[in-house]
Amino acid sequence: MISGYVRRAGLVDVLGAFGRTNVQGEEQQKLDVIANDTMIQSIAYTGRVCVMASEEDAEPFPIPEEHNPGKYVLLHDPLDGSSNIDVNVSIGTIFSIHQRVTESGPGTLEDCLQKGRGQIAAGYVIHGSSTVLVYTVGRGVHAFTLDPTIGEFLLVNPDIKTPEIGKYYSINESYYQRWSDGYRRVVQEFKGVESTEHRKNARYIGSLVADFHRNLLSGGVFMYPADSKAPHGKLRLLYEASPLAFIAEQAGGAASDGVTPILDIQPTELHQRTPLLIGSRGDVAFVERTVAEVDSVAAK
Ligand code: P6P
Repeated sequence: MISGYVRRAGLVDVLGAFGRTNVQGEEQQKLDVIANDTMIQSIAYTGRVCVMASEEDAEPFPIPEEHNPGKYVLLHDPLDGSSNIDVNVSIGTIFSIHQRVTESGPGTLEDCLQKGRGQIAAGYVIHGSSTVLVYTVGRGVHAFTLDPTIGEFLLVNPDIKTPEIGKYYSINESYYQRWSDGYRRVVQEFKGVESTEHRKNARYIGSLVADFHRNLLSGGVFMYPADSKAPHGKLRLLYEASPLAFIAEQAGGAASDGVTPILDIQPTELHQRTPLLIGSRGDVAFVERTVAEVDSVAAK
């Protein structure tokens, strides 16, 4: 349903700003609101979830008693990268599913604030040249392509494994002046300034799901570090970093905030942000090692 709206953007009145800012302080696009409403209408009343939490809503949405709250918790970013919608760049829906921790009835914030390590399932749908669903339930990562002629997702890429060392590095280099010395050194290494040992190609789309998906398949490392303006980074832990970290680890990759594995971070707020380093395991380890070495020296 969301793919249907995204693919008709420009033909039906779904482009442009909705005229409201969300809890993130970001101007909501019409498609953000449509995607969010679609997720709620499709899932909230199925009896499977007790609470839903969205990037677009300040508070969790507890499922009312009369709609038989279920045993799962759904955290989602209904349409990530929506600033890219009007320019036809790939965007994505990201979801994270936990088992509830409260006994029964409408779910609570406590049900939402669980470590990523406890996820039951996680995944995303990328609306790119085709619509691809990538998910894991802890038994590998599998990709399905939507065949719009039959309205079904068909399995095209079972048991995805991401290369140990990747082809790409992804970071917004316009923030160079705000990075720590460690991240500056990492990017110099990836550019092959002094030696080509760690040289990689640069690819940065500015749409997390698109950057992540490319690196998952081709190998690579995506970095959105904390910096002098964003001390906790920009990306959100619960419905962006955590589900993608589950996918990355299940595909043989890694994800951390630069020090702690994303899946081991105990959330304290629904929309809390985290620095994110995610992708090929060897590349993530290289970045963690280099940043630790350089910044510890700089700190002395
Ligand atoms: P920047 C899109 O707005 C988003 O949330 C992610 O999809 C993307 O990776 C990131 O922000 C891009 O942020 O600061 O590089 O423009």
